[in-house]
Amino acid sequence: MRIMVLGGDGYLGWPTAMYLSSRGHDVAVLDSAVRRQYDEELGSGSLVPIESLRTRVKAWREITGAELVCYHGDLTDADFTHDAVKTFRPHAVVHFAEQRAAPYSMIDRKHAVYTQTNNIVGTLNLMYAVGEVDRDIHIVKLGTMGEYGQPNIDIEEGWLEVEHKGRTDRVLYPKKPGSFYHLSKVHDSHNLEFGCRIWGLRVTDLNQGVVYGQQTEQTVLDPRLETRLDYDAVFGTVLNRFAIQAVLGLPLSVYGGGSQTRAFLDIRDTVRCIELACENPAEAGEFRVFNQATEQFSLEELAKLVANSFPGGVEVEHLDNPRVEAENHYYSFVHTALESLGLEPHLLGDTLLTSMYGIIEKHKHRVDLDLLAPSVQWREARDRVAL
Ligand code: NAD
Ligand code: USQ
Repeated sequence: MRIMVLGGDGYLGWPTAMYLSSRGHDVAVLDSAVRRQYDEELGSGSLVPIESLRTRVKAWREITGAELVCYHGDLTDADFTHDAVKTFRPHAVVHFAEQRAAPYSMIDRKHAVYTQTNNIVGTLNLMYAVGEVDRDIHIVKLGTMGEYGQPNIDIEEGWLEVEHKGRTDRVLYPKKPGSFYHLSKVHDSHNLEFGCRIWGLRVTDLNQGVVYGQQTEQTVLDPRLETRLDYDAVFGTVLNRFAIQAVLGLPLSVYGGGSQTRAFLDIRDTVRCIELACENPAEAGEFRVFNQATEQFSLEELAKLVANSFPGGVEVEHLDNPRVEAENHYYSFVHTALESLGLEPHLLGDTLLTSMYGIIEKHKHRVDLDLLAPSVQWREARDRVAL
């Protein structure tokens, strides 16, 4: 298949592009490099050094002989998006290209507006490009489990059968997310579902959980192919941060009581799920939703897993929660669609954690300790903030 990976320079987009290429697909990557600009803005950076997209692509070509076509530009530029889709003419577009950090979206008004504009306008431009160029192009869109929030009923895969006053209907599952970033994904989902209804688009919305890990079969082939690993309080995600804190000998930073439960998956399952979604496209006019996560853990359970697997001593610290989020809530999600297509999950275990400790140990001198403490407060409504 011809597959275009939008956001192909990111933490997940780059390993996905290489994986799809290694499976014999013709792959193009598109990225604006804006993620590297957030690093400059925040004074942060990946724990593991990463190469420029140009060097990555060149290395991939040298090592495997496979081509990766590159498009450098911004999805919020409609002409650029249209031209890229028209020129490459993919069978599937995998859309990772959004601002993805909840804390970044909660810094102040400017960052909230930026996040929603970047994400929603980029997705709309993609929908119009596909709508005009070829409606059969399958859009595989990265959503998030956080769109659902923590409802007191089971989380279904995108849709809910409702009975009300003796009548029934199938409705989009009600959403109650916890940040302006997560809300941008909800707005995208609604726009995409509408596109399926009016234009007959084929869309798979992948509601992905929190991803952990840094290595895939392809990233380990050469140091130039490594993907990023974020540790700062804005872009670093919880398990990656706990593993890094353990290696640095710092207490694990559990926000609040730690009974908050989230859905998780291994980065090696992310790339496989994308392949499964691409190779089994949605029908014309179908808005299909898969819950792309394999296990659930409370933050306390995660902290214990890290403490038990790390060879040295580990302390756990409960910080005042900078976020507004439910604790002691019900959490149970359905995740059968991808498994029925053939996903065999890598469950979180000591082997993965131990390999992460090795990677972190090698690069721990690169950590800027000032970036570890949470700096963004959900309860503050800041119209302007100087970073
Ligand atoms: P990332 O920030 O590392 O990668 C996103 C890439 O998209 C970056 O390279 C960035 O430069 C690019 N990008 C952003 N806006 C763009 C635009 N307007 N035009 C062109 N390129 C643009 O993020 P990631 O962790 O790889 O996440 C990828 C996707 O998966 C995101 O949509 C995110 O919401 C979703 N997701 C991530 C996780 C996770 O744990 N990392 C979990 C669930 C869902
Ligand atoms: N948390 C801590 N300590 C930390 C960091 C986070 O206790 O040091 C807590 C948070 O309060 C939250 C949970 O861990 O309860 C998850 O936080 P996170 O930063 O790991 O993940 P989140 O903000 O939800 O966002 C990440 C990705 C995002 C993706 C989402 C999937 O950055 O792109 O959409 O995971 S999900 O959580 O399923 O919505």
